[in-house]
Amino acid sequence: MNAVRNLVILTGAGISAESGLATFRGPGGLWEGHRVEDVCTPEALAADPELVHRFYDARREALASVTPNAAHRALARLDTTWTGDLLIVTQNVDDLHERAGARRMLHMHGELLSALCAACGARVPWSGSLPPGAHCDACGAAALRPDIVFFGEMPYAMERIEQAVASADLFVSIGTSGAVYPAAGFVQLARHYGAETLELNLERSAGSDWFEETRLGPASALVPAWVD
Ligand code: BV8
Repeated sequence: MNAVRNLVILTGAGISAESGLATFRGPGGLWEGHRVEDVCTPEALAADPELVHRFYDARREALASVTPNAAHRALARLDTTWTGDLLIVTQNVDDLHERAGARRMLHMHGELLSALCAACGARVPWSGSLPPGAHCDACGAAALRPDIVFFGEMPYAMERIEQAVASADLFVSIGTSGAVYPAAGFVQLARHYGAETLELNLERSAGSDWFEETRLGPASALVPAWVD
């Protein structure tokens, strides 16, 4: 990778699968029989806040029993040694990249360990259960909700992501099905701006045809092999 200066790495649920966190669309990707598309919407939150809060409480609680895997650790090593620009854009809401030591990263779909005030927009660190109607310390409203980007809501940091992709020499996608936009469209943007593109995934994804190279296998093997 000597000719490459600026890197953008997109990660999805597949990078956390070997840590024991379920993916969304694979076998067992349902939660209490619900598809993420049915629970992860403003309509579901309004209609059944208990269900939606319970969905994210369960996933927040699961974080305590999992640890980063070799793929997270390899990306963290890359982050500490890479002298060019580097941005890890994760669709994941777990904290495994951070716990592995990654710093130049952002969560475009929100974070389990954060709560969002629906009244004032404040994002506050949160661990443990988040009941509907919890009070916001910033504005006092009983309006805290999971700090999760639902379907139909704008992902975080889109301008920053698009600028990074536009100046990337290499765009790498790891562990994502390419089912959800705008993340699934980043590879097309990268190619438009002339970046090389590489996909590391367990199986071919909806976006594989857009990548110049796709390597198939578990992230815990493919990512260290690529980084090191
Ligand atoms: C928006 C929250 C606009 C957090 C999530 C029709 C066409 C195009 C787009 C749309 C459309 N209809 C609606 C849309 C837009 C919609 C969308 O894309 N829908 C899809 C379903 C068609 N997108 C949105 O609504 C987005 N917002 O567009 O806003 C807007 C504009 C202006 C103003 C306001 C709004 C918001 C999308 C975010 C939704 N939130 N989750 C959470 O609950 O976790 S999405 C959810 O899916 C997760 O975030 C997840 O990250 C994401 C993608 O899933 P993956 O990470 O890829 O996981 P998946 O299970 O699918 O795949 C895992 C992969 O890993 C597989 O390929 C598997 O093979 C691989 N794997 C498994 N094990 C391993 C492995 N790989 C390596 N190693 C292993 N061991």
